[in-house]
Amino acid sequence: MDIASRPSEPVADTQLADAPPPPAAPQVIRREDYQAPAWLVPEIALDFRLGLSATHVIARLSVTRNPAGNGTPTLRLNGDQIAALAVRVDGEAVNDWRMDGPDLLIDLTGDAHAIEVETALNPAANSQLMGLYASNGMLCTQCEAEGFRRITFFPDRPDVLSTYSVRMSGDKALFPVLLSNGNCTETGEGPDGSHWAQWHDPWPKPCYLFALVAGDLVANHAQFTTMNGRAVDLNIWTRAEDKDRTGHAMASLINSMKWDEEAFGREYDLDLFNVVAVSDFNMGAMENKGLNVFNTRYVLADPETATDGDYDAVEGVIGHEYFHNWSGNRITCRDWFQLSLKEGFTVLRDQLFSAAMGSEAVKRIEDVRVLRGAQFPEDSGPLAHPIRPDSYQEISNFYTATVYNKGAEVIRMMRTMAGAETFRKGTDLYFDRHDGEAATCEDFVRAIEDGTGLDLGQFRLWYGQAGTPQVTVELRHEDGAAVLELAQQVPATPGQPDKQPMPIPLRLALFDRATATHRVEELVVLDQARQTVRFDGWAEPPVLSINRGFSAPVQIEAQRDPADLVFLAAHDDDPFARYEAMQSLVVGHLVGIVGGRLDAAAQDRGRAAIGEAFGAILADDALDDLMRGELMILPSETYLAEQLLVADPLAIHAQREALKAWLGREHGAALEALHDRVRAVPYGRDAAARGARKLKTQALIYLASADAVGTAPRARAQYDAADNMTDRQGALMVLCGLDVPERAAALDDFHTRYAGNALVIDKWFSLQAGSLHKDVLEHVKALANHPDFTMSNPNRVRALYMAMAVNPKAFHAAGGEGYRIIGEVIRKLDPINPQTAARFVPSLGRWRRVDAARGALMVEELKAIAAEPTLSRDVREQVTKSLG
Ligand code: 0A1
Ligand code: ZN
Repeated sequence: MDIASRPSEPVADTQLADAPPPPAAPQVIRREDYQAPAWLVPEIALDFRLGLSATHVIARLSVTRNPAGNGTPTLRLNGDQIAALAVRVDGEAVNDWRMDGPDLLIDLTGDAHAIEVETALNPAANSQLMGLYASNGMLCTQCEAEGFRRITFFPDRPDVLSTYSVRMSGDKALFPVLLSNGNCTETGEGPDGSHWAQWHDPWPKPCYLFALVAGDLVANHAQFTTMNGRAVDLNIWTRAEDKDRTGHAMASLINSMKWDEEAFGREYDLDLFNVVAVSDFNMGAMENKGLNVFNTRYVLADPETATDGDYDAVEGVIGHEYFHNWSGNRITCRDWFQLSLKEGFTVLRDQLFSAAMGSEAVKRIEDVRVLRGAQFPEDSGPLAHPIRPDSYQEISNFYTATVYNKGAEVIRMMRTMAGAETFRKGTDLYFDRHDGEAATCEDFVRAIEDGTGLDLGQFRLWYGQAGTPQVTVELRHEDGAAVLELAQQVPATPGQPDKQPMPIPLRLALFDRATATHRVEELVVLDQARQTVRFDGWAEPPVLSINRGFSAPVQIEAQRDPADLVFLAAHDDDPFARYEAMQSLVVGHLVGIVGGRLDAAAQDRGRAAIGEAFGAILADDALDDLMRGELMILPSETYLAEQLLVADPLAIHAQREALKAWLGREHGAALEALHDRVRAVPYGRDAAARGARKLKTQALIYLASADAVGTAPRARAQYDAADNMTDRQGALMVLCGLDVPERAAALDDFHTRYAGNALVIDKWFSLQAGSLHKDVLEHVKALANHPDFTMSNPNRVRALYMAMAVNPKAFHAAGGEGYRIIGEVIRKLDPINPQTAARFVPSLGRWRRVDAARGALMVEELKAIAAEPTLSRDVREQVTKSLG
């Protein structure tokens, strides 16, 4: 065999003899620099000889010159930590290829060529979990965003679409199941106990959607018949011991397929749909064409080991990945700046799906809670970016709540303005017009405009301007009219000092106090810096309900009379607005106290108003329990801190805890009665039973806050009586925060009971790291040395350290110990898994928003990270921007 090979030239080798190079200036990729690819790859054939620690890959690319490209004869194939063992052009071994950093360049003479490149990989050593890696004895891939270049040399960009044929061979005992995208076209036996399979995917796709899985797996199998009568085989692949926990995922998949047909007219387009659960995964899941790869966390669920929240997360993520088949795969992104094109839209689609499967009201409240908890802080910090960013250093850092969740809100606003039915005309046009293309956010907006008739000219600002708009609201009563004064301001963010007013659709209603009903309900689009809206015919001043359903992702600033908020918390017929009234009541009170703005009398009045509203929520027979549970949840400490320019996180914590304890004391009898009522409800997956479980733990939380010692036996009884994880975890969570003897006993029981079940052991770590216990940091340090802890599994790392980083009491503990722990995690994890390491940086990046002493300690940690001699691009970008 005539194989031209030459030794690899890893950058480090060539530099060994010299002094270490100065750190290279970070390379910034800019949206405005987009250029069409010079070469296209209409077809690729991949041949894998699989082994856990040695896999050999031959890639055969048919390349053609792109008439829309710049005409260069040089073919650039991206690589990342791989070496070419052989390169052939049109069947001939060649030597005149060269490396440009990690990329392989070949000068070509004609307009079409056959390129062949061989690479060798060590999947077992791939701790980054990008490219081909080993997890729990199996092999799997993760290619989004730029992982394919860790497998073979290729134009790794989403606007290069190819038809894939994949052959793989390997040891039949180790890898009895061999999967890739599309359909399996042939299988066979090879020598020495090996076997092989050939797969073909008829749908052209970018390389980030390529996937391969090989392992000892079993399938939960089902069939789905599409709207046009085509039968689709569905498989959910897991380790044998996990198979009986895949029922909910399968039901969710079938529901997703049906729902997408009905809600968006989208039919599945292959005869096979495979889902594989893997235990080592950086994110939630991945939408590879016909072969979704999932973090086990979002597949496995049964009542014994998964909470109701886990069930919802499985349903949502299964839906999300499935919906990507159209919003992401059939229509993909032109470049990574367009990420929100697929992610924002797909999040909206999964939100609507989950709402349709359960309670629309509760789902909306939960989605807004996520937005406020994760995205608002992003938008007000050093890493703020528009949903369509203008530049990046490492694209992995842009899989953010802004691109995903704010992206969904932006599309939701278009839907609100158009109306659901008209909006569907826009999405139909989008799918129709761009099917098979790599599209842009602009393409999407234009299709919505053309399909709905909306003018989205000014609305496009939502794609380019970062920052959460602040809307100030004032309602005056004069001459028998209600006069609403609205003003908006979009705050400055890094690189964007000046902003323009954006169209903000505000759904509002005016309530008549006497009848407790509204006479006016409409959508007002605030598109100027200031606007006045007049409502005639109000002899008495009405009560304003605004941003109903959270119609716009903005921060509302209004001086509200607590009595009006108590009124809305009891009477608003928009469930989100009702929740919001309760939240505003508490936010006004707590932020007022922490900010030193309320005298003692005002504090007492505010607390009494909250107590009254809380009592009404407990007593309201017309409320279902799921909704009652939502209304009982106090605003998070993060959200409270977000209301203050500079916050003392422990002061917020203390005041919030004090309010909880007071409510627990004030309503102790009602909460006990509630707990007694709901604990008699038997387990079921229906809304009533779920509502009962939600209240069970909510009641415990308040009771424990008021009286730890007195409530511990009740919590332990809930723990012992539990026949499901929701009750057991809820009780353990409460016990975990208390300094009572029941705590250690319950934790030990939990650990023993679920030994060997990784997802449940993750809960055991998180509950302790997220707890209210005074010794939480000591617990975290001890858990880091627990034999079950490992830095190489992202779920476990997050279970311990992300739970701690989002626990203000632990993270912001006096003296900066929490910051040091997270700083050390980042430094230790970066060489193992930079993507996961980088996700911890934003918590330290909030240093401007806490008191100066704490801020200085956080900066110290960031500087210590920046001083590391080698840092990944991921962590470097986040740290530099956070210090900036
Ligand atoms: N597209 C996936 C998210 C995803 C992104 C990057 C990954 O690399 C580790 C993995 C998954 C989604 O939106 O579900
Ligand atoms: Zn997605």
